Amino acid sequence: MTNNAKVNAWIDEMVKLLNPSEVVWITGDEDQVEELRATAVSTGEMIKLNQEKLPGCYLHRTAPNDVARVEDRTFICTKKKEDAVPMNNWMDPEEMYAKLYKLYDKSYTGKKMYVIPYMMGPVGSPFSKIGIEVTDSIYVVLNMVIMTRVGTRIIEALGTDGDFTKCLHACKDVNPDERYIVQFPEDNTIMSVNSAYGGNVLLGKKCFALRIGSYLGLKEGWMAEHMLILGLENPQGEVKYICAAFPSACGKTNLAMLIPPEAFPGYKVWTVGDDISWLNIGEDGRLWAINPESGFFGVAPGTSTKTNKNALMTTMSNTIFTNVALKDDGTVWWEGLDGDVPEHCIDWKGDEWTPDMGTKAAHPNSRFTAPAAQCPCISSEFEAAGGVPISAIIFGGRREKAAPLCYQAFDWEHGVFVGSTMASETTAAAAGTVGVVRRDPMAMRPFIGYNVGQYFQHWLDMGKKIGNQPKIFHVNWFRKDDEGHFMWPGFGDNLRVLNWIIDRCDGKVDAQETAIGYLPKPEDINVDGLDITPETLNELLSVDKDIWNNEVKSIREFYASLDTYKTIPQELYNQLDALEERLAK
Ligand code: GTP
Ligand code: SPV
Ligand code: MN
Repeated sequence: MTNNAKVNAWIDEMVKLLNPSEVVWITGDEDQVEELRATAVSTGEMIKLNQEKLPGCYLHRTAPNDVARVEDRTFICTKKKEDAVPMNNWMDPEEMYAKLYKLYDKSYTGKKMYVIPYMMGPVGSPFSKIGIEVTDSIYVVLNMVIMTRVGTRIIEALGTDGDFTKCLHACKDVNPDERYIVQFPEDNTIMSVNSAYGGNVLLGKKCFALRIGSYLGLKEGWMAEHMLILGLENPQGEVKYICAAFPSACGKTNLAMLIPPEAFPGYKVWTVGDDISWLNIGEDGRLWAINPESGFFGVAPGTSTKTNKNALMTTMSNTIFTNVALKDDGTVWWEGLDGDVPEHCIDWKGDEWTPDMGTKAAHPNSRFTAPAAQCPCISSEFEAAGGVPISAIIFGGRREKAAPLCYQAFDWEHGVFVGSTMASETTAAAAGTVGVVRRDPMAMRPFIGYNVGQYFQHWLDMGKKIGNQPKIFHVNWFRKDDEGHFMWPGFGDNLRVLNWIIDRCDGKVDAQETAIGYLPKPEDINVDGLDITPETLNELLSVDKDIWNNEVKSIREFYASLDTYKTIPQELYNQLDALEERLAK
């Protein structure tokens, strides 16, 4: 299939290890993909949905113990422990290889081995990178076909001598006790075993584009971040680009596809990416972003015409649904979708379901895999080789109280401090308890492929190299009142905040200087047509000193917990001291 000797040697090695009945190279040709879909339907791996209503759409159910990323089973294996800990699990590479090779041994016996050559980033972009994933799962192949650029053209781009990230996946027994998601950054290698779910097995996504990507970025002078990319067009037709980092299931896909409220005629949001950004410094000294993916692996529950019509439209054809509910008419359903709750459906586990049962019909982390090109608001720059120039970087999370609706960092270094101290309530995107506040620096806690202190240092170093730095902001759509209701309407109305952010970048609007940063003056947030009282807006735009004094304490503890190897930059400690002083004034 290729005359790249490195590829052939690795594939030979994989065949010996895995013992498949046959090796199938994924060409990307529609005939081959269609045949794989048919096979998956014949074995029950996928269910063909109502083809009149949802042409080209399928449903897949994973094992009930395999429904999210597994952070406690995810490892970064580097020769030196201090290059991976304290935020990652670590094991000595030799020890881990030995353990994994035993698990993989002959595990493809009687099964086909699919070889997926794929590219992260637009074909022809100098920033794109190539991976090859070996898998025994058709579901993985079909998802990778949507999420990445696959096939013969990638083998051609690799040439006879090109380098690639080695990605090995085996479903094995889907045994959670022997599940491992392992990155070996020094060997440009990823190994995943005993899972068949999303981020654990679509190895181009979190494993490559973030964990390996962030490590490559450190070595090569760029950044891999858990960020959406959007273009905001004003009525004059000018488009400004924004990257935003929110933790998993905290609103990236929604913000990336936002539909402006009526109070903003002539405004439009264009989607470049909904999950991952690769950021490079351009010849003009600005920061430029590409989206390494070609599809959306989005959260289904909560997606409706009211919250995210563009996402819904994107999923009307050629989409794979995972762990959603199946309606009697062969279409799909999830909690929060428009219309009435169905009287009967088959739930995500494959069991009969009626509303009175009190259980969820769709898993809270059920997802759609949809081609980005189908998105009604896909950016004209989606395939741009150089990416798009970034004016603003936004950090944000789910915070019931502490964080105001929006604030701007004083400068890049303060912005890095703000990102490094981000916190958010945990969600169903990862296995474990939901709703507990934890620090999630830059929304990258589960995805930094090396030492977190070095990662902060890399952010500071990059800032010094960027001639024309993006301005850095923090937002919180999830503030709650004492009765537990969201105080801000969110979704499309988040444009009201984006508009202030762009005006700040353009120097068009003033702000109130506070201890934590520049906050919008309430009168500068356009609330036309919104049902929100001035008191609520004031509260959303206020800084509670008691809460923030506690934040300072908690950040100090957090930094201490990360500083086992004295890698947290002094600049960030200085920022923390300065915040404490400003609060004391
Ligand atoms: P990952 O794909 O896991 O990285 O998630 P994401 O960051 O793309 O999150 P997504 O946009 O899918 O949103 C996750 C959940 O948050 C969905 O149920 C949304 O309906 C909800 N959500 C998104 N934006 C808002 C908002 O502005 N306000 C409120 N209240 N909920 C929101
Ligand atoms: C996330 O959890 O941040 C996701 C879904 O985007 S997964 O691909 O499973 O990582
Ligand atoms: Mn994500």
